[in-house]
Amino acid sequence: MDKNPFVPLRDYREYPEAEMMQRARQFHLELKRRRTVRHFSSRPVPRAVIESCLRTATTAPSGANLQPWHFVVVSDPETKHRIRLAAEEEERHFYQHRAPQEWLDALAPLGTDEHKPFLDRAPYLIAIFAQKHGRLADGRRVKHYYPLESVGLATGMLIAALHVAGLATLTHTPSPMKFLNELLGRPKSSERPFLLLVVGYPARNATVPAIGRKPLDDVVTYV
Ligand code: IYR
Repeated sequence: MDKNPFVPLRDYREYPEAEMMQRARQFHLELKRRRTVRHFSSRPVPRAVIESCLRTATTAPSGANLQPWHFVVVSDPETKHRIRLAAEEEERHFYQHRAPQEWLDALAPLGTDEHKPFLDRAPYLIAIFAQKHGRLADGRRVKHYYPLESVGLATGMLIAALHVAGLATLTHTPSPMKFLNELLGRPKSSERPFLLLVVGYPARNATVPAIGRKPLDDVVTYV
């Protein structure tokens, strides 16, 4: 039997040009409303919504389709608290000693500091891991290709899916993040924490920094 069968491209859809333009505009309008949020409500979020967004994330392209990701969905208050304590300890060190002035200056408009109450408050923390290699059923190692790029793509799709569902996110990167392997029981030899995504409803009085996006002309060149 053919080991690598091909099937017809059934699910692709083409649209008339006007509709294409309309859909592209609609999607931009939808995604440009997304803001990174740092003030979360503790209101519960249905787990089925998170699961559906994770299904979206796992549709991302990946190196050799090896899907080198693992998502740990944390809602247990004690585990969230342990993550908060570990993250705050590292952030304290970052803000007080490790970060050069140039980095602190770059962060100033965001108003961040070492206090991370959202790690307790938000209903879900999704710890995203990149796998350097996977395992076959018989225990043999399978090397993964472009794991960080692949996980970045999946994470972008996850953030977009959560936003479209009406949830707010914060891409949080305490550094180093190895404590996540320990707290969440993920193998250290093969998996590297990629980021911690904080997910929930924004707090009623949430504010966001008055910052914008670069104009397209600054970031796009046509050749
Ligand atoms: N990890 C720290 C610092 C930080 C770094 C970057 I780059 C940001 O865009 C935001 C924060 C923190 O979470 O506070």
